[in-house]
Amino acid sequence: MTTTELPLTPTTTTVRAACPHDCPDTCAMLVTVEDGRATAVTGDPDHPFTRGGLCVKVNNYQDKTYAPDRLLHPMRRTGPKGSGRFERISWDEALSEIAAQFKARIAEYGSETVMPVSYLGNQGILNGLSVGDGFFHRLGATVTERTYCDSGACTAYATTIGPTAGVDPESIVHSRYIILWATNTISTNLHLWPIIAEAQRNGAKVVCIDPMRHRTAQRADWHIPIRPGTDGALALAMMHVIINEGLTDDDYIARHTLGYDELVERVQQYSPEWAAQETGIPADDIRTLAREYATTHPSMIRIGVAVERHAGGGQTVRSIACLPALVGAWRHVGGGLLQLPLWAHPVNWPAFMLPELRKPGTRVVNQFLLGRALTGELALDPPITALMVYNSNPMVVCPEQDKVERGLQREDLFTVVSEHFLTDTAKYADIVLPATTALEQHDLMFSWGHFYVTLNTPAIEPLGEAVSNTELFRRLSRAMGFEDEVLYRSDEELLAQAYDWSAPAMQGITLESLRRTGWARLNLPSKDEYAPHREGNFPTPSGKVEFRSSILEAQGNFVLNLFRQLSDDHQPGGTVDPLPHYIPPREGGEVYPLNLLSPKSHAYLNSSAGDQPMQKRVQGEQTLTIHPQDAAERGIENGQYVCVRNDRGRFLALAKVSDEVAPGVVVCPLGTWPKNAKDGHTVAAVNPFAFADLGNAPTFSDTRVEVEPV
Ligand SMILES: Nc1nc2c(c(=O)[nH]1)N[C@H]1C(S)=C(S)[C@@H](COP(=O)(O)OP(=O)(O)OC[C@H]3O[C@@H](n4cnc5c(=O)[nH]c(N)nc54)[C@H](O)[C@@H]3O)O[C@H]1N2
Ligand SMILES: Nc1nc2c(c(=O)[nH]1)N[C@H]1C(S)=C(S)[C@@H](COP(=O)(O)OP(=O)(O)OC[C@H]3O[C@@H](n4cnc5c(=O)[nH]c(N)nc54)[C@H](O)[C@@H]3O)O[C@H]1N2
Ligand code: SF4
Ligand SMILES: [Mo]
Repeated sequence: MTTTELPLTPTTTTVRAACPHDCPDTCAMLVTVEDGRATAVTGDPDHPFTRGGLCVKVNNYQDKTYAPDRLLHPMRRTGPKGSGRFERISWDEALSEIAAQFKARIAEYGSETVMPVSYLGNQGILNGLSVGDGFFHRLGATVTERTYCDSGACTAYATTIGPTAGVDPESIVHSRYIILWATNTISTNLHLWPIIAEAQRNGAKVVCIDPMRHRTAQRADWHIPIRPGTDGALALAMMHVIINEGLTDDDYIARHTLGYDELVERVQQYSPEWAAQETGIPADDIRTLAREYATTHPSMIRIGVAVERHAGGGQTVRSIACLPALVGAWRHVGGGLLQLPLWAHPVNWPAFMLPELRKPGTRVVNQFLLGRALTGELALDPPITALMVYNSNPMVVCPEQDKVERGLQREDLFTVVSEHFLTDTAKYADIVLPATTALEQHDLMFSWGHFYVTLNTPAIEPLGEAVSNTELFRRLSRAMGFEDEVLYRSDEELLAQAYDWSAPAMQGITLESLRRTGWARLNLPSKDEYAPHREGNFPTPSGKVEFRSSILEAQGNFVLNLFRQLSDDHQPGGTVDPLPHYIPPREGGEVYPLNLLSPKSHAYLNSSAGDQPMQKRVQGEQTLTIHPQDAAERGIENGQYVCVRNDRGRFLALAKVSDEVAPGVVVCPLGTWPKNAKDGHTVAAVNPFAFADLGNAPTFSDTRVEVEPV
């Protein structure tokens, strides 16, 4: 050893943490802390899912925490809205101004004039989706319905097979036929890939159903390019083939399903020839897919969020969820369907959502309507005059970007934003509040991609005057003079309430044990044994797979979101045909011919990390992938700027001319910050607010545009 290679000093420690992001992988992190400063983050090598690696979005998380442009103090706007001019103020000043503004506006208009906007910038049980719900319920604010991600799929899935964890992702090593349906695993669910790759090495066939030949599709054994929004037609035609060719598992169907005879009758109209017209997939390929899927066991389907993102997204998921029962896939370890294994996690959501504080009948506004709510295009009485944004960046993630921006520009709107950075949303705030990162706060993480619980222990003291979201809402409650004790629970108390520790899945796991180990697998059978529906036992009203859904029949359309949070007094309603059926995409190609998709960026997590130097270098500028034929017709050359437009708005992107997409399809990833885009606009500028058929899901993939050179 030379003298410059000093041994670790006694002040160097390793702290166990968890990636805070809205990502299925929920990685277990190890944070190196030297003299009170976090100097590195790595994946825990002992964690069976993390396997020692973080992704490009997070593997320099300490740089984000210490970034020079990090927000570290409360600030008040000094220039015109959006000018980015702010002055530093104290927390006391910030809190009294917020309380005074909220109170004055409530006195004039009533409490529903205040609207919170939040989503999953942080996924922790403490600091994530439901933090703040108690505060805003107590205030009587407008309730914002949050259906950005999978609420349509959840509604469809739960009404077909029940809220079941489905296949253990680790059991996929045993699968022999793997369908990745609308998901780019290597970019969005990276740590699942080694498991799929191991199955592939062991002889499994990997099929990717996706309009784009992305990096995952390139590694698949079979890529099936499908016309966007037509997956329901494919699933129905697969059922047609499986049933009419006698490839069904009749014993499984007889014992564990409901409505089979009606399904048989229903699918007769959905022949492969018919589906070929809709999907653009040759009828023979549809037959081959159905036959291989039905006869190669264990067969499993992993669905991504994009299957819900068009007019018929709910029925698409219903149809796909019927497939495993038809062929008896659930009999096998590694067979069945994988949507969100979060259903296995007994999180104590009511302790965080605090529905008892909500005044019955309080108005509900869906977040996709934010732009319309702020501009007055959605007639609201009272109007929204105060807005508080935390855990979300609507200028990037919300459809109808132009309206959102115009709304945020309103001089009479009082806007508070809690953030890590001055995002394109925070730039419009009257008051900006600094938030801590995962390295500076306590949390406990569930996962929507595996069966592990992970504790996040703070590695360092909060930087500057940043506070966690839990502390933020304690401070706001105090400023408003609320007396409810439940609003003042400490992080320790919240951790203790985060899970239902007495649930069978939590046996052997305690906060104390997690403090030692950092993470633990839920108390469920091992990946080599887990076949939860070998004997049926589906958590539906009948205990069976409901081809004919009793819930949809009785209830019609409703919203069941990720967290079993029912928007009880704001159900979309309307009757729903209880048997699976086909609903074509809403936006036809009459005016705007090209179907635009906006999947996730490889190097950003939604908009998070979208302004970090390393991630920006990896991701590069906002691009639009377009097929050579469509490009040639429009005189577009690779590497030039193009304008993407429809009636809702427009944005500029660098053309990437490539046959990775089929003719008629163009792709621009979500996540670029408007301020880093050529003309200050991103893909949300052209996305519609319209809902899918079930669960008020978004229809991001149901977007038509025209593209021209600039
Ligand atoms: N790198 C990265 N990882 C992430 C995220 C991120 O922003 N960046 N975000 C996280 C979050 S919040 C989520 S919800 C997940 C989402 O992860 P995924 O479910 O993988 O979602 P997307 O990337 O939106 O879309 C996946 C694929 O669906 C395809 N697609 C679009 N429309 C259709 C269609 O109509 N039919 C079919 N068959 N395919 C279609 C797109 O081409 C895309 O390749 O990723 C998580 N992980
Ligand atoms: N066109 C299109 N739109 C989409 C999608 C798409 O695929 N295409 N995907 C949709 C999906 S699946 C999702 S999940 C949503 C995601 O929507 P969001 O959840 O809004 O997305 P993020 O960009 O991850 O996070 C928002 C902000 O939260 C901040 N944040 C992180 N941690 C904290 C914290 O502890 N405290 C506070 N106060 N702030 C914090 C981050 O800095 C970030 O700016 O977007 C949806 N929008
Ligand atoms: S974003 Fe996902 S893959 Fe990346 S470190 Fe976090 S949990 Fe892991
Ligand atoms: Mo999401």
